[in-house]
Amino acid sequence: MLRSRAIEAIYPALEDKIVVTIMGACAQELYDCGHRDNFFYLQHAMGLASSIGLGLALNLPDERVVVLDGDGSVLMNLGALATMARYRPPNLTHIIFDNGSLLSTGGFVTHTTSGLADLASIAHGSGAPHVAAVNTPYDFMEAVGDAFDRDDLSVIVCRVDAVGPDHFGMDLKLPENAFRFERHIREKRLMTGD
Ligand SMILES: Cc1ncc(C[n+]2csc(CCOP(=O)(O)OP(=O)(O)O)c2C)c(N)n1
Repeated sequence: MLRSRAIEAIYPALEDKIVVTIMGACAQELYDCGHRDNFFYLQHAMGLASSIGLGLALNLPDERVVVLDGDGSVLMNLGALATMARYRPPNLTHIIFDNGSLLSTGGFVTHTTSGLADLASIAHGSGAPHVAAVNTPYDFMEAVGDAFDRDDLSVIVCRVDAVGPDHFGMDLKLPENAFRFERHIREKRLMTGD
């Protein structure tokens, strides 16, 4: 299963949500679907997309927040799974694309390779109320649909091939993305009177 296909498949459903991605391949694949100002690509700060998503979800209770994460990034900030479960924002969906690889920086294997670390079990053991482990497009779409309908924190661990885009380059630098993302949230809050 290709992560790019999975992202393409959920792209229409991300239009009305607040989306935070990790850097590198995952960010590029979402960007290539077409940038929207409700997307924030967290460049450089590996591991912290989940923490930023948690902060956004807690502070924007009327918005649905989606984090697109990677196994290497999650392993770098494992405590975030426990913190997410501790605060359990009902409007947060954490999608972890597990390719068993630090793909964006050369494809070194991570601890999830060969069935060593099991991120779904770790999320479950951290107290996440709803965890799905999927490895087919159908199960992925079903898990995402279920998570978006559900009024509870969901973690979806999706096994994907260690394959990334054949190009890198986004015509959107981090500060511009951050300013536009922040403005998008501010304008939405003004519209809803929050
Ligand atoms: C603190 C820190 N360490 C290392 C890096 C370099 N780096 C950028 S992306 C990446 C790999 C991320 O792996 P993963 O989250 O599994 O996503 P993938 O690249 O496989 O899509 C690494 C090591 C970084 N940006 N920040």
